[in-house]
Amino acid sequence: MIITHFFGLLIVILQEICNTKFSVTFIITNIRKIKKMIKSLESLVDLAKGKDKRKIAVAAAGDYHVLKAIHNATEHGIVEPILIGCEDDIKRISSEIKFNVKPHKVINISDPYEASLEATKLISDGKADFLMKGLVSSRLFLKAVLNKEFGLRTGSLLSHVAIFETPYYHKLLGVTDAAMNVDPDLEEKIDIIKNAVKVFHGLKNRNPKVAILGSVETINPKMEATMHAATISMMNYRKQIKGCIIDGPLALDGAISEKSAKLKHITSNVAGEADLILAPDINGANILYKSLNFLGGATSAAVIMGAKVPIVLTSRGDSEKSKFLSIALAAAIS
Ligand code: COD
Repeated sequence: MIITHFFGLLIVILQEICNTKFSVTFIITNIRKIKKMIKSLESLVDLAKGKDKRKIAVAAAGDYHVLKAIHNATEHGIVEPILIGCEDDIKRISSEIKFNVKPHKVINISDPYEASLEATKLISDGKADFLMKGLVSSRLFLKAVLNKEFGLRTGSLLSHVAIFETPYYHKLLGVTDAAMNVDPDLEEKIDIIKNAVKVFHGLKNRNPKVAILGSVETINPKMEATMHAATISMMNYRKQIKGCIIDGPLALDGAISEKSAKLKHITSNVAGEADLILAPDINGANILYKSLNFLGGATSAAVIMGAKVPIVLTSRGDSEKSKFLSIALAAAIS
């Protein structure tokens, strides 16, 4: 274990040295940076516990997995919940899972959209610090978040970021945008990357490697995703987009498998080592999200970035663990 860790560090440092001027200070600084980096989703819990306890407004909270996750987060001292939804359901499920909701505020609103509006309002009135989606469709919930009167817009694009831990990849892997922006154009893709990079910076990864996915590594004017990827990569190379290393187009295997990257003769600082994947659209990202969770043995944590506060948005099919880790992620980066 220690030997693997040591060699892991050595490889990352040597990779960096190849691109940067060698010095002892450089090596020490990088060892410190890499040591601080969050390498497992469980570490999010410690990061969140190191912060002040925050109020979380949960929209349509009457759901078994949601309440279990909130119970867990409350027990860890990460959040103080405000539960908005059908009071009877909330109380019944809470008693089933032995979660005493008496000390917590429950607001009785059965309609999921109205509950989402109320939860959003609590944030904009400063009565809660962050927001979570419960048993309500993402579309309805996001409509409430974008509400013109008291929604949580900041003028930036809002986008979804999911972080995965899977036994088949050697580090955490981010995927964006699997839940909000349906068919992003070039400018929207840049904003989506910037939002996701902020999450990685919050996880102490100061220069995440971003792979922009396509189905090929060559640029084909008939495939818009490859044109976007090439433009964004060049913008990063020219320092128009900072705080990350971007390369694309890369097919999924080239992005995450060093072996594939070598076989395909891809020369890239990102290939085989991606921290974050930008998918061409919501379909591609969502398929990847579900494949990782349901076929790839992954656990995930997910948030919406770009709003006034981080928003916990997991899929209704996600496990209680994913919902709990998503709460920890939002608390850790807020
Ligand atoms: N960030 C900031 N503002 C936005 C965003 C965004 N990502 N999207 C829309 N807006 C603003 C627009 O500028 C406009 O002012 C207003 O919101 C309404 O925009 P519309 O008409 O395009 O938006 P809606 O209300 O029809 O739809 C917005 C959704 C986020 C609901 C829509 O994009 C959507 O359905 N996304 C997919 C959600 C989903 O089904 N996910 C399921 C996968 S899990």
